[in-house]
Amino acid sequence: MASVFEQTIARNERIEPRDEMPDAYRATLVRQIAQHAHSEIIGMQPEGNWISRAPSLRRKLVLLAKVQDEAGHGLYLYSAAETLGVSRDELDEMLRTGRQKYSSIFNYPTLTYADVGTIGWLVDGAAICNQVPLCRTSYGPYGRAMIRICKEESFHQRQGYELLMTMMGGTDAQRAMVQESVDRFWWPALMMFGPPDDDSPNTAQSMAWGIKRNTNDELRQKFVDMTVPQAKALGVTLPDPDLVWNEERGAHDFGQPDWEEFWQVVKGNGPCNAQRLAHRRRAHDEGAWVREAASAYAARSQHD
Ligand code: BYC
Repeated sequence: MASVFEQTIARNERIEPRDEMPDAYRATLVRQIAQHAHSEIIGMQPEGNWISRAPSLRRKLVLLAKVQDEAGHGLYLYSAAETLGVSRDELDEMLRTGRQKYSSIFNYPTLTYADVGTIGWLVDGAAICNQVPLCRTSYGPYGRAMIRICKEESFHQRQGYELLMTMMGGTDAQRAMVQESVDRFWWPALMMFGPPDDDSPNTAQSMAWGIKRNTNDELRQKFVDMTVPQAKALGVTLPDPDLVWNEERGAHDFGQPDWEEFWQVVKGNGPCNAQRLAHRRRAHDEGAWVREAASAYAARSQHD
């Protein structure tokens, strides 16, 4: 007879923290939610790089707000993971010691201010594509966290697109800067969806459990189809000679990213992996006094 867990999944209902669940379901969720949380926290670095050099007060305020939102997303996700029996300290340690992953995209540098716009447009755009279906994931706390995150990601995507639109209406040098940025970020953005389905060890089981609602390739296709008209409206070229509308499929055909590069970045050998982790470790060490002060205050408040 099917277990209560299996029946709940079959009815497409939610699993909640106190419900019985297979160890492997719990472990998969911890892996995915933690990786997602770490991505938000590490994802603050590439854009944070430009806060002190934003070209106007308005751009600075928008960028500050966005980077702060990412910290918030990390915290919602760590809280969701904590409902599965791991602590935020343990997860943070796994990030700092390289035992848990974060998204490959954040191991690429942000070389120009146009990258702030491109990250909003393409990286947050890819994030939305990937994360909207996660609002319907089978684990309650994760799905509920995703609803709020997706609302904020929509604003992030729009601010990026608006920034690029403004630059495209500027000088030739600004337009060239946008195109150069799109050329660098296009393929890494496609890699965010994970390896092709044939090479994705986790997809089949995660789909069966309702953790993932679409495969990596399905979402990559959706992202390409959504982005092509936006690129046209913006006036930039996507750097893929194989990108063409396929009438029969009612979707775009497109080239494959360099999957060897993807696995190298995932293994820690991307352009900025060492820098991102070193920065995270330094921030952790330099924040020790804050944690000590907060713990001392909490202990004293308990006695009062
Ligand atoms: N980067 O079997 P697969 C954001 C790993 S935050 C690194 O397909 P799965 C944002 C994968 O973990 C963006 N590693 O795995 C923030 C697995 O290794 P392990 C983050 C990757 O889990 C701030 C192995 O490769 N979004 O948008 O079924 C500013 C095989 O893969 C990547 C999320 O985390 C990658 N790109 O599917 C702006 C969303 N891809 O763990 C924006 C939630 C795969 O077995 N996560 N790997 O050792 C997911 O939806 C899924 O975890 C993935 C991968 C689609 C990413």
